[in-house]
Amino acid sequence: MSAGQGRVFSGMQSTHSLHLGNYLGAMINWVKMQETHECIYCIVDLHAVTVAQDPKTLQSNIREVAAAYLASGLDAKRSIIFNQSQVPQHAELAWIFNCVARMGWLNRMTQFKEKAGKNRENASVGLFAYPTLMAADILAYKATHVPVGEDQKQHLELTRDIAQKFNTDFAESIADNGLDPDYFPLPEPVITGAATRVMSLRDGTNKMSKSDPSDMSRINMTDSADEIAQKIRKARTDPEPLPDSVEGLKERAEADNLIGLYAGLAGTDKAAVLKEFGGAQFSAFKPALADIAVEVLSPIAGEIRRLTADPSEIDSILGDGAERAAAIAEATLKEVKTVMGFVASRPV
Ligand code: AQP
Repeated sequence: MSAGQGRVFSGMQSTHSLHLGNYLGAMINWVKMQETHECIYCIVDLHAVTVAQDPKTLQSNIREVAAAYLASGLDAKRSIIFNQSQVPQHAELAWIFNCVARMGWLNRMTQFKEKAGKNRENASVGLFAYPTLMAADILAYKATHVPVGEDQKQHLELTRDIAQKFNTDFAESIADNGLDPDYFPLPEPVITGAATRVMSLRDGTNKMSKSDPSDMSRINMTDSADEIAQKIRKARTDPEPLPDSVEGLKERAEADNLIGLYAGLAGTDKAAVLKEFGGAQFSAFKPALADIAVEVLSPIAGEIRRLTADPSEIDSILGDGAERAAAIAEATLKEVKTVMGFVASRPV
């Protein structure tokens, strides 16, 4: 683990297999940040059960997400990799944060509104409280940096508000216990790259999402070369040729999305892609996009298949990660409970 410039925490839900949005929006940065930071990467399976889950599918999804982490380049020796449900301090700190956060703060969360839709009365309490659990995930490790896609920006702001309110509400007790007055750091979102918000291939106004009922809307990290090529061939576009400059992508959501995907996969920016493809028809650009997507994703998909064929390696990595994560989170919870005035009655 490299100490470097602070501590990183991030996670993905084990709801379905991961897609290109998860990869370009977050994972690419997770891999890079291992070089400079101490990193903790979690499979947030407690978040996954805020919507209905079949126990058998949940189990295989957890292992598949773990496999995707490893196949994408996360190093289990250098970073801590584990699943959230194995470290009970996440849920415990989330309860405390439920008592710190205000109803008004959570009522403003757009992700809840989008996910609950018209069926709000029937959404789980867990889905509503999702952001306080996310705050607990991050702050149990006093993480300073959180690499995420753009959709998580609002939740990160809420995490900062919770950290700030805790530090203020309990300032006196924090000082009495000889702790840092900035007890919880205010974590910085790291939202960077050419594809921080990847959109659906079927509708450039909707985010690419694991839970979109149409599989044609997303490129899964385990898709075959043929599936990738077919999805890109059928991706929605407009009749115009590609513009010469990024300015020309305004009001062209689908074109903007596909150019962003190419840039993210090639590790470049949209301007550089348009320099090469400006003026081209989609019929010429789409095969090039499919080629680069297959080149990047095929080796990852192969490694995911290898790892999931025998889950013992994944299970052992997750077990080791959970031990290492728990050691940090237990220490935080002990301090938090002391600060809040709970009596520690059980012998240690
Ligand atoms: N479309 C996206 N573009 C860029 N980044 C994305 N992320 C997700 N979708 C995109 C980023 O991936 C990380 C993990 O996300 P998550 O699995 O915890 O939940 P999510 O954001 O709710 O992703 P989905 O695909 O929409 O899942 P479902 O459909 O299950 O709710 C985060 O850093 C996120 O920003």
